[in-house]
Amino acid sequence: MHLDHDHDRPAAVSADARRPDGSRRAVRIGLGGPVGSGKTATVAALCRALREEFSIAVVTNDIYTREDAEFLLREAVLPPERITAVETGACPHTAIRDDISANLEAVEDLEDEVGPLDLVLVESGGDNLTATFSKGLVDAQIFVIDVAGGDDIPRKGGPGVATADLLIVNKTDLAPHVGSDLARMAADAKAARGELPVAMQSLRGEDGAREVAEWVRGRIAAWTA
Ligand SMILES: Nc1nc2c(ncn2[C@@H]2O[C@H](COP(=O)(O)OP(=O)(O)O)[C@@H](O)[C@H]2O)c(=O)[nH]1
Ligand SMILES: [Mg+2]
Repeated sequence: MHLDHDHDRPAAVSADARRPDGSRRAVRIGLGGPVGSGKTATVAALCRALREEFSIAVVTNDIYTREDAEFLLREAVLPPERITAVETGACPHTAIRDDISANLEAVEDLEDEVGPLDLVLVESGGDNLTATFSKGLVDAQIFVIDVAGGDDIPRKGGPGVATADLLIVNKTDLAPHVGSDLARMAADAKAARGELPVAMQSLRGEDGAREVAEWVRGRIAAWTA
């Protein structure tokens, strides 16, 4: 729960908001959550929804492969030079929380090579419900769970569910097939999170990431204000 302290920090203020050359760096948003919940699919949908408006880059974290980056490249959600993979080795949460140097270097290299950027999305190599990002790496974090993972996840909580700046309950289209109770998931998520927002999402429909894209627009606006 150590990431919860600076919850009340002003959204748009960070000590290192400027790059060494004095220009403003991109706002960095992390996406965490269990394997298969839909992080990469959400990154892809956000790139499609926002790439005409903003200059975007993506960093993916995979344990031993570059599969997430390769998916995004195949889908051509952004030009290839805007997508970087970090291979994290055994403990994916370490690379986004404890030793963030490889990720910071990837973000900074992207800003050097294809910047100026408005937004960098950092996808964690999902391992479990407790993997949260260091505030030194990202300015805001999205936690992605899905209805197929069980409708008791919002109630059981954990730091990702309870404290992420945005919780996405993804794959709502699957609820009838897996017997998940969406209303209960939404109510449990709200109870665990207080005022923090929850987005119920299905990427199978048209414009499925619309609500989350709107939230990201708000973060970019706050950052650049
Ligand atoms: N039915 C359904 N499938 C989804 C949705 N979002 C993602 N998926 C699928 O779920 C699988 C895992 O998604 P992925 O983004 O790779 O998960 P990640 O491991 O969290 O990055 C893929 O086959 C996606 O196509 C959704 O909203 N509905
Ligand atoms: Mg992924």
